[in-house]
Amino acid sequence: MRKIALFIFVFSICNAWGQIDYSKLIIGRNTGTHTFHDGLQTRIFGFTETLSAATKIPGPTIYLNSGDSVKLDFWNMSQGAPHTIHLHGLDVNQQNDGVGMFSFEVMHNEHGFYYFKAPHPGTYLYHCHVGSTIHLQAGMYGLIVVRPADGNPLLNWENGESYDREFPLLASEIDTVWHNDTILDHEHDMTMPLYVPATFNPNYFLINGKSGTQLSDFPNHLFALPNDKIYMRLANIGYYGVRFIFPAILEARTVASDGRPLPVEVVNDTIEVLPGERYETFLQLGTENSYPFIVEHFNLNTQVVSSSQSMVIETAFSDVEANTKVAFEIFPNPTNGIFDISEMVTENYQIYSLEGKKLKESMESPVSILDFANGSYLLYYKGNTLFLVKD
Ligand SMILES: [Cu+2]
Repeated sequence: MRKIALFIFVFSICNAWGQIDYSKLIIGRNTGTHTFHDGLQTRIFGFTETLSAATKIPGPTIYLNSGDSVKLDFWNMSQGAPHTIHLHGLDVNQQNDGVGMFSFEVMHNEHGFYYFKAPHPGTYLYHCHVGSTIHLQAGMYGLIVVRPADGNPLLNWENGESYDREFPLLASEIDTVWHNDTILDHEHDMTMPLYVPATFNPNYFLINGKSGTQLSDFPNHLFALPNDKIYMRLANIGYYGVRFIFPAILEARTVASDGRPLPVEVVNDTIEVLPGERYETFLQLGTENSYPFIVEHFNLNTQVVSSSQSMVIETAFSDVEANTKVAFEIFPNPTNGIFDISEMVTENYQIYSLEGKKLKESMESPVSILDFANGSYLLYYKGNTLFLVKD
């Protein structure tokens, strides 16, 4: 009996201090290229999950389960200044907070661990906190989504409200003047004063790193099914204010802010998200083919709206095969993983998840999706989209 008690005691100690439920590699880089909707390219900083991955804005979304003991293994492979990971809104201890002065900075070719417990389910942010004004604007940021303890991806928190689909939208902006090499290639020694331009005049306004037609064109719509209940995770890591303006028909209800349920839900079609804030908002789709909405970025000092862009939640693809515009077919459909397109493939096609994530781009024919999970996908080719099922 005593042996069992001792075993349980030792086991629970190990469990409390030793067990890591989730660990993830994050790499910080200061060489990357971002292409805007108009074709302009600019240099960026950013976070990636692998050494070979291209640096993108935003960094990878980190999905955690509430209560998990988390370890982030952060490598700085940036050939430049030190970096950190600041966990915005997660209430971690000072050592793991990623504010360089009070914890640690990770130098080039070195790494460090961040340990913390995943907090209440909700939407959070991470970003570099070294020379933050520059490094953050340069692209070192991403979202953290904390799910309920059991990891349910369709429930906002324990005993909360379920949904059919979620769309995390992270707003930011870029002033390309801030992205020239003179500003980005600053001294490794962070005791040197950092040059920060006197004015910030963003010329690109981003949602999930996309702008303009990258948001409004069909392949980049947010794909859902008719009558879906949608959970929007609206976050802002920029220096401007952002307004998401949904049509009244979607009955927007905001139920949480900054990782906490609101005492009373707010029924309002416009959700204003200030820098660093996050809101979680339900939308109820009906049977319309598409639900356009507006995203505004506004200057916090002047309140002037600098950008108004449109995005679309799309449900039309489910009957897209009946669309007479479509000049080709795919067969067999459903497919077991190899299928043909009914005409000679002369330009790239793209295959998207229903969430709008591009999974494949190729001219290969016949098409192979043997490595895809069973489920539904969209094939976009020559301006047309076909609904594709793998089973
Ligand atoms: Cu940094």
